[in-house]
Amino acid sequence: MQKIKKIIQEHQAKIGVLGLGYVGLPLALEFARKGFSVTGFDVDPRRVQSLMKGQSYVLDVESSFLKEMISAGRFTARQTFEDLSAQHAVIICVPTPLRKSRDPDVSYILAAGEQVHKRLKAGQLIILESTTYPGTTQELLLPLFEKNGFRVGRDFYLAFSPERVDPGNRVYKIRNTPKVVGGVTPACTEMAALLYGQVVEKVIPVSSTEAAEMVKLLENTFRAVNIGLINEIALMCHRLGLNVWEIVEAASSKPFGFMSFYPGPGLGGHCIPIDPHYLAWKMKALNFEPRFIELAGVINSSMPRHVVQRLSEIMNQRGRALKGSRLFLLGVAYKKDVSDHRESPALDVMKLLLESGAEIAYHDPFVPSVSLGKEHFSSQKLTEKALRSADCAVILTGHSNLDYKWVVKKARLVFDTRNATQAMKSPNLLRL
Ligand code: SAJ
Repeated sequence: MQKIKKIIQEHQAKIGVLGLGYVGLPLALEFARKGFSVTGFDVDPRRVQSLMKGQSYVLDVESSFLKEMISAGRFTARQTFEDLSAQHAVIICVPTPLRKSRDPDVSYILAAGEQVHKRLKAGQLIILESTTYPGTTQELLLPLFEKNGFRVGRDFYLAFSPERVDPGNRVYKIRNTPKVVGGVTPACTEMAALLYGQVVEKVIPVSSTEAAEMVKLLENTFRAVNIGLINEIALMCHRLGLNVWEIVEAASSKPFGFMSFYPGPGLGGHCIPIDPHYLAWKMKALNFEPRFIELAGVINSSMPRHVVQRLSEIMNQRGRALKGSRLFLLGVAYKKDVSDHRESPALDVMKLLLESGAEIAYHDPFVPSVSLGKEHFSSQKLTEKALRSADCAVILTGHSNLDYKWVVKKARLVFDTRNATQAMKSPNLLRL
């Protein structure tokens, strides 16, 4: 243990990062920045080729820095796994999606675990970062790694540390985002805390891998449930004839005991809509009904239909049916100022509008094209003509780089589901 501790402290340790997505790649390069020799592993040949050409595909990783780390011999990317045995530490950052049945899909963790198991060497430190249900590390990875007679905490070290990467966040990076770490044994926690302590300003050790897994699920379930709450408050305000945005704004003046969340067209991204269902699945397996998670899921997933219902009302009040109405959607990414639209609620709104017979076009400066089954759309220019020829402009994602004052001025009607228009008042401006 002393030997590996020393080479970690001297930044001589070889670090393997398995899975080079928006979590693994920034982490790999942060260790490289600190002088470690880092080998990234990914099953996608296109990613490995792109990286080895010095081209980053992750928002927060500059290609120039990637090139610098490659030429300094501190980062390399591999599509095969034989070099795993040469690493002193291996950090697993693979996806944990949901299956169609809404059950956890831990197949990527198992596949990664198998690759590590086949090449596990004495003294290695293995850390799982993928968001998953409490018990995954202990129940799925530990037995795998102890198969060849190794004992955790003696022959190798095993820990869980939740990823807290917020793509595009200009303030919080890996270095200044506290890192929670929980090991199978105290020695495992100590080793993982020592490793992360080389790249992160603050490490938060907890008592077990299950505790660390649960911390992450609390963080993101907290968000999903509070977003569900504010979406239900929005539905209440609509029925009460109140402006929910005014209510939230005023409530946010409370300097303690309140935290603002904002209603919207639904819940997007590949963290918040998914992570709570990992906890829900585990609890149902223990015969416990996770009511808040279920209810938040019902409310959040009802929001796209609520948006379409509102648009139908708005058109009817102007003597038009939704069918045949021309709608110009502004913003389709899952949240503002990002280009990711894979899990965006805007796509659900688009599908529902198409089903209702509306004619839709969209503008999103971050998203050049969208495919919905057989329907393909490309982002239209935001022109006065485009706004004037639409019955209603619908703001679904409030990207910062649009001139909403101009949009309200030129559009015949604006329905704003994100309060991108803030305090603007106009007879042709309506809000969720
Ligand atoms: N959303 C709302 N109302 C809100 C906040 C979010 O409708 O008040 C929607 C967003 O539009 C989006 C979805 O919820 O569709 C998720 O938004 P998010 O702000 O949670 O952004 P994510 O999915 O990128 O979440 C990540 C998470 N980071 C990690 O899991 C490491 C989350 O824990 C962060 O708090 C969040 O970024 C963040 O703060 O940006």
